[in-house]
Amino acid sequence: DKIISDKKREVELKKKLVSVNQLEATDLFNSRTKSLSKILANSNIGIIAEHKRRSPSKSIINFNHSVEDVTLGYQNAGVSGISVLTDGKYFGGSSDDLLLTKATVNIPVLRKEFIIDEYQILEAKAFGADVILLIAAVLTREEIQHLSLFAQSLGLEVLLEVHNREELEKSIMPSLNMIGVNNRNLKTFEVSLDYSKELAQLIPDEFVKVSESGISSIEAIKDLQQFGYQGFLMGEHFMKTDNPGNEAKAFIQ
Ligand code: IGP
Repeated sequence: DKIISDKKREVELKKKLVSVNQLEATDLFNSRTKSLSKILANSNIGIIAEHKRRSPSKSIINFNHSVEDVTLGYQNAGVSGISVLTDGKYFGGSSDDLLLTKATVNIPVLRKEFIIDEYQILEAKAFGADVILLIAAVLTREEIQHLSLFAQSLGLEVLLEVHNREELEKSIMPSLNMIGVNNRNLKTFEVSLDYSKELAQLIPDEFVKVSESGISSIEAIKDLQQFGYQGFLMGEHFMKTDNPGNEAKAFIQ
């Protein structure tokens, strides 16, 4: 996978520039985190709204708004949490986007990144994340175990992303908080909410279920709620409008 080989190189470079000691010395690194899974479990409509400038499947989505404006709009709309893409090459994001989000909002923030190394988890914490994403498609069971335990040792929650039954079955372990089903096939970019519906019954009840990608209507959310989903990760539908926060508000009120 090109994204992952690029990411490995990026992480090795960053390790040389910013040491683990430097990350651990930041104020945010030593601050308390917020529980996204609890907020989702207690909300009527648990939207995790994403800041996403571009994507490999759609190219440009929104370069017009500042990350502060977008994320404050999301918070004012009443979303449960915010997801921030920090990958630069494929999604036009950065760790600064995470930091600026943390400085703007007081709801839980998810670092949306291709995490393959402990270093990125330290970085997530130092830049203000409350939750990290781990993607089963690019990690072994052992890696998921190691990285999720490491994240939890720092007080971060873990959202584990799967796309099919094999990925789900290999990944189930107690060190996860939420399991997300990505409705988008990352290889073909084809989107179908049926992925969430089909996998729902295989996700054990102790995990908060999240449906990710391709959600664009309240009806879709109501439908997914019938399958036990409590979190709805939405990016493009909000970001492609002139006022992402306003569009999110329409979903919540
Ligand atoms: C949001 P959408 O279709 O609402 O913009 O999707 C989110 O689910 C998607 O950005 C995503 C993603 C990922 C991006 C899900 N898993 C992994 C990068 C990496």
